[in-house]
Amino acid sequence: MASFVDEVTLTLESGHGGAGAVSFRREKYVPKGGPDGGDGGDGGNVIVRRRENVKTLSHLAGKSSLSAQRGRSGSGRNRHGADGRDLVLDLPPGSVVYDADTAESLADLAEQSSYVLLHGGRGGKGNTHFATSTHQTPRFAQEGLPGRRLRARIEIRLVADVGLVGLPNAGKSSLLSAVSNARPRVGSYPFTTTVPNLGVYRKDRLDVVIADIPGIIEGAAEGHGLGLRFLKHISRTAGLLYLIDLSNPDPVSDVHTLEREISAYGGGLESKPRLLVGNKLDIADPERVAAFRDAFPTDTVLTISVATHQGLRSLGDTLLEAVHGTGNERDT
Ligand SMILES: Nc1nc2c(ncn2[C@@H]2O[C@H](COP(=O)(O)OP(=O)(O)OP(=O)(O)O)[C@@H](O)[C@H]2O)c(=O)[nH]1
Ligand SMILES: [Mg+2]
Repeated sequence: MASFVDEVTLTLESGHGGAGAVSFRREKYVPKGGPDGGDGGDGGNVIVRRRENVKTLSHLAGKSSLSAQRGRSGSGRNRHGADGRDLVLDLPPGSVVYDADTAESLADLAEQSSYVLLHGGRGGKGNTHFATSTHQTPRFAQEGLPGRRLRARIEIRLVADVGLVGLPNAGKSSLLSAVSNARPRVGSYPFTTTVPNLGVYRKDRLDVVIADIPGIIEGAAEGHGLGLRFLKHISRTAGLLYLIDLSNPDPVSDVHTLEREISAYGGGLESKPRLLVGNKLDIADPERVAAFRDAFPTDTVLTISVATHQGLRSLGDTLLEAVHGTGNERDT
């Protein structure tokens, strides 16, 4: 199984500028022509670019450094050296680039679709530029300027309104698939989801972006299961949807397990607004369902069945209301 790479650190370098040329015209009957040394090309830039179809940073994993191309030197007959090719890193939406040494954030692809992280060094000017009326045969040209170097840490943070949290097998991916355009893998075994998925629920031209992350288990804070590292992907969400399997022996204690693991993770997740949603109503014992509803009097509690679609509409309205402050505008 390919592992999900959501953080890399590597050294990036923009291209060195090409040198300007020292050259003089040589023509058959002109013994000593004027200067004709062309300029060096600029070094390539380092650019980061948002790409919707890129989901992970695995294409950068294991690389310790990447460089843009150098500018080529200029040459005689005023030929300009070619600019170095840019180094373009295609990153998933929501990637953030930091200076690894100062922790300063340099680019946030949730906000802008591309950034020039490092400009290439300027190419040097050829000797043509240095001829003057008193100095008609300049024997010097400029060197190109060096490129810049950065130790960069690139991190993915998914940008979602609502994060789905739940124990493995609760039906998170099934729910995302039922209410959104996303088609995550669904399986009747725990840890079907190993990489986060995003989907968009849309109604009345309003969007709610939902993130499905791998299941959380008891002890996740100590590294059990897939751990809690995926929780950072829901750190920017407006709220959390706790999805609980009502056919489990003790759905109420499942909520407490999630609460414990989420507060152990911290980072503000524990104080986000939450919506408690019991799933698999179609196969749950009605008494257990009632007990679940009663156990959380201060929460909004919904019960649904992704399998039969029961309750999905009112769940959608609740999400719209939570994210946009507008639900289903019904006459009362
Ligand atoms: N009976 C019933 N089964 C459901 C319902 N929703 C989901 N399932 C089943 O529950 C199993 C787990 O569903 P997933 O969507 O993969 O669960 P998940 O929470 O994403 O699981 P992980 O990715 O492993 O954390 C699958 O076999 C689904 O078909 C439901 O409403 N009723
Ligand atoms: Mg899943």
